[in-house]
Amino acid sequence: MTSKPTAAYQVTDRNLALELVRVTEAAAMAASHWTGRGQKNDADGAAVEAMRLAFDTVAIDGTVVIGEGEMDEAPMLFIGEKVGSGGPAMDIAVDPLEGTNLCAKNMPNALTVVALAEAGNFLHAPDVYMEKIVVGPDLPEGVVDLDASIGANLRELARAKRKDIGELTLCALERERHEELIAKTREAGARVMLLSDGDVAAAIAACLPDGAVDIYAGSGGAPEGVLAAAAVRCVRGQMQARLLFEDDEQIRRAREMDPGKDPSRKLGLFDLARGDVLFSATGVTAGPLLRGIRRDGRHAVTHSIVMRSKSGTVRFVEGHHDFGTKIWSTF
Ligand code: VTB
Repeated sequence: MTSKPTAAYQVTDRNLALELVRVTEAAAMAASHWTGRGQKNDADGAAVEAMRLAFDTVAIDGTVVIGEGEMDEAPMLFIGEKVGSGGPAMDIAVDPLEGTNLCAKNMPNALTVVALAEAGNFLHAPDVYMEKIVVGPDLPEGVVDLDASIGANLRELARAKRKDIGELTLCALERERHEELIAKTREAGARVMLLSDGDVAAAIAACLPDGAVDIYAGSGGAPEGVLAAAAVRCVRGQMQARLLFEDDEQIRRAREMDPGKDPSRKLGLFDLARGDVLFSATGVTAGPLLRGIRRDGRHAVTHSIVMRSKSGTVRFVEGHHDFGTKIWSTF
């Protein structure tokens, strides 16, 4: 599915990918000040503020559709907030610090994440849980299904990958709610890789060719699900998802944000992120995907991944920065 060439398309084509890297780099540098200091809210706050400032220089008319929360609970980058210095209308999805705990504890895989699409192309979802399943590229369409048993999914995946189930690794968040998923995966003979946080990176890992992760499954945040979908689009993986609700208020909010649709329907990859999508993430702490920030006095080195769905180009960008010239350097 490709999007029509419009003015916005021209912009995404040429410049915006690198503009987005600046945004995730800024958030990562600000968060890195708090790495290992045990203060996750300060780390998150610094990332949010830096990301917000960095967006001011991007020539778009952006609306945050996946953000830090509702307007009354988040001071910045809240859902509905306008960002950018003016230009084509864009949907913005952000997680200024994906893995606040990981950053606070100096554990692997804390990232700053932004995705962008022409307006109307990201699922507008409240901050509820989302059940997700992700596999990588070059597999038959529908090889796994959110509604199939994990045993059946692993069998189909093994067949498609021409592997033994015993060679497959399923990645999931280590949560009580995943006990059955984990037990059934091991029963089927596959390995399980457990994460404390950070399921955007896990979804991307399932799409990478190094084979460390074959499938990501389980429930995590819905905002992280939309961001993961943007990345999965770029790397040509497969993803299905479903919003999970804990009360009627969450259902009401989901209906309000995505009117006329069944909020509990099974979502395909293109329901989550349509059109031409850009994705950028910068490492805060080191992980398999990205190196963490290296700081030395007033200098920092950042490592980012920038991707675009239309071309499927994946770029790794190493940035060398002088804190003395950054407006967010005081955070
Ligand atoms: C995931 C993960 C996040 O929240 O979405 C998870 O990607 C889901 O929430 O890094 P629970 O912690 O309640 O399971 C995080 O771990 C933190 O936002």
